[in-house]
Amino acid sequence: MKKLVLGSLALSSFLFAQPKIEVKDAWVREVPPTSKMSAAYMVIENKGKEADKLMDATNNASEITELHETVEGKMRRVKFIEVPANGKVELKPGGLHVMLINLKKPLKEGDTVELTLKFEKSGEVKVQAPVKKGMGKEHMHKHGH
Ligand SMILES: [Cu+2]
Repeated sequence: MKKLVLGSLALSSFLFAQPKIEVKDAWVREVPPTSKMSAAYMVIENKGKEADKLMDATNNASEITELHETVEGKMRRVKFIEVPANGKVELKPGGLHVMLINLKKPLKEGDTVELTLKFEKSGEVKVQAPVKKGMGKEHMHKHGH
């Protein structure tokens, strides 16, 4: 009997050690019809006790999806985006973002982009991201592609 109790305690602490990913406030920037690129932004929360990593992403609006960060006005590709345990990471204009390259059609406000985020431990998380007009010109910088 005692052994069983210990066993279930060990199991529950194992479960609590998993990351618990929630994606909030996802949106994709509206771009002029001549633009072949846009970016997706969101807040990724991790309510679990173990860190996770966003390793890759796909989406239904562009041929290529990359994880980027903007440093000193220039974008560069990152291998992953770390989401700390009991923490969050913000993808926002001028910082980390999901880059949508070779858009299949122009993105207009009111459209929705389906993103599939691939986490190292949590697996795939699907997100519906509405297309919105960006605030200001903070993303209108040189592209490092
Ligand atoms: Cu970018």
